[in-house]
Amino acid sequence: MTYPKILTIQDISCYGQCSLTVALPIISACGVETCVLPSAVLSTHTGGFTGFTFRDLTEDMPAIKDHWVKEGIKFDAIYTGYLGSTKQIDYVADIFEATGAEHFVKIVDPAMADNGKLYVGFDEAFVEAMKTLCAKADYVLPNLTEACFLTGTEYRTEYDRAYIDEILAKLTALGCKNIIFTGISYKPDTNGVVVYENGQYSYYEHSKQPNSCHGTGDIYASAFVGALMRGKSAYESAKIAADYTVECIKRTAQEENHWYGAAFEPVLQKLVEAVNR
Ligand code: PXL
Repeated sequence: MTYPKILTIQDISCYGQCSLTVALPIISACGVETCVLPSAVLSTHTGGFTGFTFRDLTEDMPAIKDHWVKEGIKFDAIYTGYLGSTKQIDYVADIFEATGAEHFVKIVDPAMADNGKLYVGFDEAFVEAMKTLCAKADYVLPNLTEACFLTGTEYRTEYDRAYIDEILAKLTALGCKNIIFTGISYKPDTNGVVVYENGQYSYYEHSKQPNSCHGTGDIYASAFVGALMRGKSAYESAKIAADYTVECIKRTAQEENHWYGAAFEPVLQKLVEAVNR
């Protein structure tokens, strides 16, 4: 079994089952060494809580990078999620340059928006900077809202293949290479993920759940990264991540008042089995 080492850069939301508290256990469970660089520390995530604390760690990043360079530390992949400031995006680009091993894989989840809106705290300047990071990535994993912000496209809740193709073309024009486009639903009862790899379109369709939970984008991206780093193809990784995310959403439906995140831990074994198959 290969034992790759990855770095993931995203926030610690102390409470709320998202970002690093999801990425670290999920990618580790896939059998991948998972190093972390917290972009910020928040008391909770920003989706539905008010009055959360926010410690921006932007200014710690250059010194952390410099230390890793001095130690000769290199990563086989770098996966970024929720970033704490526009300036951080430049620092992340420096970290790509300085700490990527030969042929390392860059995965960018432009975690900044959902349901037609930017998350609290993000603005147009952040979106502009995120475009430049997406152009550097080998894989980007936007949801529909994020893709609309990145491409200046009107957000729609009902659409057809032509609308999605237009967005894929605009993302490609921005410099995005391989696009894992999540939450794409062409029919009322199904959901799915588009895998757009080297200009080739494929689609994995799965069931649509009646409930939705916060943090599923992070679960999806983390499972995708874990599977990809274990040698699965992009399509197979997208499928494994989709099946696991559906299991998490179903398991969450059994809980009362679990609106702030998804119960990913009780079904983690299913992901482990899938990546080891
Ligand atoms: O799940 C994305 C995410 C990550 N981190 C923080 C968030 C959100 C979404 O709202 O607020 C802090």
